[in-house]
Amino acid sequence: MTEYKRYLVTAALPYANGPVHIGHLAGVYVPADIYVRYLRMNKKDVVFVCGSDEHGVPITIKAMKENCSPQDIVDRYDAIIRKSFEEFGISFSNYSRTSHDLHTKVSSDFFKTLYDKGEFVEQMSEQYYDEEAQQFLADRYIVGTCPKCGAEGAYGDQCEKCGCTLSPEELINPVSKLSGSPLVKKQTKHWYLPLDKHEDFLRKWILEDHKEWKSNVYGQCKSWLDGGLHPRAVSRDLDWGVPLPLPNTEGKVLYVWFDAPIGYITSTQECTPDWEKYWKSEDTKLVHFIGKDNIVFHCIVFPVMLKVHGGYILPDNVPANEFLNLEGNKISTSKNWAVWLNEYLEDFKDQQDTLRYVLTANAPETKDNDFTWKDFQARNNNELVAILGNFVNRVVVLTQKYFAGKVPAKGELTDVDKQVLDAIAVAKENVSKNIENYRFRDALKDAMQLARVGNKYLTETEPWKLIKTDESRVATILNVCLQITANCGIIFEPFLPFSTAKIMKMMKLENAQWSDAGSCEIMPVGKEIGQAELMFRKIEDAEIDVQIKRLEEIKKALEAEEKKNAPVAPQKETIVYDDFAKMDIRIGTILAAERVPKTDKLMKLTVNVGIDTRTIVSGIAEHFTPEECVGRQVSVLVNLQPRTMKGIVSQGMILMAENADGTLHFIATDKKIKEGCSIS
Ligand code: B3M
Ligand code: ZN
Repeated sequence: MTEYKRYLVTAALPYANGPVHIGHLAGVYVPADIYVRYLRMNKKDVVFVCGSDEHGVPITIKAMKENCSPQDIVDRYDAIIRKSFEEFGISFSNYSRTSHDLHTKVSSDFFKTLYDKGEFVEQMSEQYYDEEAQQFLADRYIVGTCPKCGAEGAYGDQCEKCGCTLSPEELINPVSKLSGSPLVKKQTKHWYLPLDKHEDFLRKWILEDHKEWKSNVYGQCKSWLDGGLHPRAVSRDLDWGVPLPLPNTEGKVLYVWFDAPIGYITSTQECTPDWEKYWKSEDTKLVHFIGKDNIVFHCIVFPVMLKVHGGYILPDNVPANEFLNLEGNKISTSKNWAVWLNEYLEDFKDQQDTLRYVLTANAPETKDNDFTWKDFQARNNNELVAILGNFVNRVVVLTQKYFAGKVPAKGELTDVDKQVLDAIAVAKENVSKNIENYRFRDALKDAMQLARVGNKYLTETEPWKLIKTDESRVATILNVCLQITANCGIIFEPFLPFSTAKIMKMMKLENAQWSDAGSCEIMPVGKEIGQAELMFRKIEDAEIDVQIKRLEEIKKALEAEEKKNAPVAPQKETIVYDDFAKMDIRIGTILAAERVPKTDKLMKLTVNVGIDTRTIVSGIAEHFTPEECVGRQVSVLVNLQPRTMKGIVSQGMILMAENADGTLHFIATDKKIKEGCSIS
């Protein structure tokens, strides 16, 4: 085992085409930050880098849609993302941008080195070209009808409607998104990194030497390797990105996935003149924090780039997470199905730690997980408020009250006291071990266990009852509790930096290190403590309801949109005339209408159908008020077998047409006619 002298920790560069949401935070940035804070508290030499990923086609498409430049887009989102990270306490050593000049230089030089070493394969290929816009088209720039679901506006790489993967060839009537003109094919030259040449190296390096990687990561690598690797193009025909640093290559840029990981190197260079020490010494431990969709780039492509360049170290680990869903559905930027960090803080001001806590407690470490607002509320109220916050608050208040805010001396310890104190070292041990192994959920549970033990001990020993009769026993209890509180202030720091700062202020312990934890003497007798400060506040049902409502509205809008675009139902099977003639359909007039109590959909209608006046229950109550129904002429199937609904016998059916947007409409004649006339 290598003895590591320093750490280089990277977190995936977020695309600057939208704000960051809870999925990003849970999957990448909170775990990376926990790890780094832990290392720093252990006095390790660590650099933690990230930055905005500002190239790639989605950014240019967004710019086109909004009629502005790609630079405008990335300027806007880089600012929002940067602020969110700061607000949530993600403690980067440096946060860069891939549009920085330094990055152009670093990534161009990297490419040139590989080029000069002959590591690329040059190849001509046919690509789609827009003659009007005089431009080669990325797959995203080609649109047409989806061959699978018939949706219009499917992209050349994917149909967003049904989610299927496509190639431009499969689209029906493909056209350029830029000009709307039909496509032509044209020859173009690109540079490829022949991954297949490095298969043996990758097999050994990953499958044999890194068996300890998380099983989701190891498994994905194995299946890529078993499937056989192919050369990957590292250049693109595009006018947004790092220009290809070769003569006569105008209009070509580095592929975004080539320059983005080099962004880690750029960011380190911005951070320290000593950057080479971090990237080029075998005794540096390099760890990439990413989401599962980035595994192949960080475990296969980037390591090959680093290796063929020479001089660089390779990652020791890539602890990728799975995905976080939101209320049962995949988080989606384009569908606005997300909790955006900037918006969260508007509704839950100063409650960063609550979100950090919930996202860690529920982190998608081994499988996809679900974020629900109810769970968020429960964890805040039942764990942070009721256990950690309640414990610390009571300890501080009681110490102030009974011992004038000074740590009282312990008397003789009971078995219970000893057991409780033992939990301190155990918690520190467990948290350390789990963080070092990238098991942040378990680590948080271990920390919470200490708070739980303390809270239970305080509740059960009831010092407020003993104070009149046995002050020295109360002194012991509070001494024990203060040791636990101060330890919580340290071992929770990587997870809850804002709240632990408050604990440490209350304990008057500055600059505590990880090595200070585990001790039962961390709060010496006579030490003064500060005043109680609120750490967490209860979250009310009404606040959660607002969030749930917001999501329900988004869902409704999405469903309406989907219906609007849904293809018209295909024709039913052929029937004979007699099948139709069996139906007795008549014109009727609605005389009275009222909602059926305790249902959303049902309306009880009294309808004159010419033959008689009858009761019909119809599922239209979400679409019409009773007042809108009364007086209307409608078409009624009068010989339908009666049916009882909610205790009301319904004699017939009102015929309705459903529009593509989901709205319902009555079917009536062009003029008012006599009730009972039949439709045939
Ligand atoms: N921007 C993809 C993503 O956010 C990409 C990561 C780059 S890390 C070098 O999923
Ligand atoms: Zn489709």
